[in-house]
Amino acid sequence: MKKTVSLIIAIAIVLCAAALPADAGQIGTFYTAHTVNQNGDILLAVSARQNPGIAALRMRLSYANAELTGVIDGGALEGFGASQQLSANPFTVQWVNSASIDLTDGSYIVLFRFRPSDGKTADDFEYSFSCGQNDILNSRLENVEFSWERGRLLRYDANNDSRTDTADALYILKTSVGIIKENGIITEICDSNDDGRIATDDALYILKLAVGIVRE
Ligand SMILES: [Ca+2]
Ligand SMILES: [Ca+2]
Repeated sequence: MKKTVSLIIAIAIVLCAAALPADAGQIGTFYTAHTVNQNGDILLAVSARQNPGIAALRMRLSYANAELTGVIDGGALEGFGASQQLSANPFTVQWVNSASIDLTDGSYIVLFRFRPSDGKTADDFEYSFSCGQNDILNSRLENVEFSWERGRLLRYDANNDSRTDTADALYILKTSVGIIKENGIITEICDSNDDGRIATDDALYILKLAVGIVRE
């Protein structure tokens, strides 16, 4: 009898857990993080932290005190820049992914590169993102609330978990030999010797960084 009750409770817990995404999944949470690279450029990366089932979304970036100089696709953007100039402000991007991929695996969706405006510094840079229900393009989801979290973009954080460690070195090693597809964003963030490509020497540098042999 005790075993039966335990089994029923266990099944109930599993069923409740399975039901949770439908009930609690109406929040789309994005993580935006920026930093300044060695060239004085501002890098601003966007990733998804919580996706209630959106497979295509339009988002608008408004910014001040900087010029947008590059938009680098993490592999899910569609149509950005085709009908607008980099000077467009707000700048609109649209990401599209397979419905089976929710983009919350830590990969970067898009990275924006800016140059501070004349007379301004990176400290003056301001930005905000917006999107709403009408920007969800291929889902019947209703009443989705969007939340934007901010942080600091860490150089060499290839897997986007807000720390630089041996997992990033391994990620870069896999990228350098083609196991993980390089998408341009990784080069912007993890090219340690600034030679414009990701190679094993970048993986080795990040490994040394991770174990404290070198410091940035
Ligand atoms: Ca990391
Ligand atoms: Ca390199």
